[in-house]
Amino acid sequence: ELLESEMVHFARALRPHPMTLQQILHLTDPTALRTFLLEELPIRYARRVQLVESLPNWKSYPSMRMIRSLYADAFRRLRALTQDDKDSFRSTLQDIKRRNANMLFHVVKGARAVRTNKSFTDEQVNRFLDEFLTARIGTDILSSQYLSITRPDSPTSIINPECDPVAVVRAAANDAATLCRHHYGWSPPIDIVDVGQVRFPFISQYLNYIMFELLKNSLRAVVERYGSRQVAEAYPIRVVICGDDDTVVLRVSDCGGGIPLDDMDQVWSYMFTTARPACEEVAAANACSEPEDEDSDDDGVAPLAGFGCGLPLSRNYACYVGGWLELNSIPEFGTDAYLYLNRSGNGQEALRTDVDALPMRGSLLNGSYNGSSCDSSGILLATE
Ligand code: W6P
Repeated sequence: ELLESEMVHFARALRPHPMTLQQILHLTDPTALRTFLLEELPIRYARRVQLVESLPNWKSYPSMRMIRSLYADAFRRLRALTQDDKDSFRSTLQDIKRRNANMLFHVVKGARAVRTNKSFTDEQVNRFLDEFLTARIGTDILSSQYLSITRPDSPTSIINPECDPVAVVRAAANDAATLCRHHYGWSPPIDIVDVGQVRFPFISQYLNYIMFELLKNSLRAVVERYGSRQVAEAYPIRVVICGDDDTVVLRVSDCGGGIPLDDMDQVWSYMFTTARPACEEVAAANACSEPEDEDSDDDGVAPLAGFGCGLPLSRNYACYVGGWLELNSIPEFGTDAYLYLNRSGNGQEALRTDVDALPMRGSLLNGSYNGSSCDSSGILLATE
């Protein structure tokens, strides 16, 4: 019907416009941003529909059907609006956000179901998720930017122009230590080494999510290796925050015994989780939690760390604007996590802008698209 053909047209004939954090930060005029988003969001949602449809046999997976219909619906609702539907534009964005709140859960669950079909490898499914979730961060940020700058009380950008990594790390360290005490009754020390006053444009919630994830893993490793506060006192987790004009680097080092080198691939896979509480649904939901908005409420206490989706998701957030996350293990000694972020805010969204090479047909199958490889500037290889 009409919607279907319009959606195909948007996905094939139009291209998303990859943005930088600097550009998004400066999109502060509601009318201009609304005009841009009325075209940009439908393009991006239509491509998401196509991405799901690129999975062979997608219709046989209930999660995939649901995801497809959520995006087709978002596309339809936005296309029904006109330039001057100012209030309904805002409420439509809020509504789409609300309806898509569990998207991460659905897509990881769907991808794991797809993986049970032996014709796909973990690598292919991980690449599908990397591309899908990167695209999702983009629409999420753009929508959040509009909602933030049109907030009646205190209109601000979703991007903090003066993000203070030390403050973010302190908050994440406090939260991780609280969770650690909850599970183990004590928490190892965390030393934060602040070398120079770094301020850079970033989304504080994303940095918080990544650092919280890394610190949880380090805390668990140290607790399980040393067993007591007294012994662990000699092996503090160290966080170094520094960098030059171009790059902010955050390194988290622990002496928690490291990761066996044979397990290094699993750490980055969305297909694995070592935390398996009795209820699978709860496990998956916890394993795939996202940076929280102030208005979301979450009852269950998260497991401290299991290789849920936290690490692949963290790397996905880092890569989104040209950053990188790396883990180096010294087996039987400890682990270093390096997070590199673009300090200028001029890194472009790592979006795929071509149409022909959808991940499950074409490049994903022959391996030329590697969502987990960045070149030195952090842009995904072979996507542009
Ligand atoms: C570990 C395992 C791990 C994962 C991510 C970050 C730090 C650590 N430490 O032992």
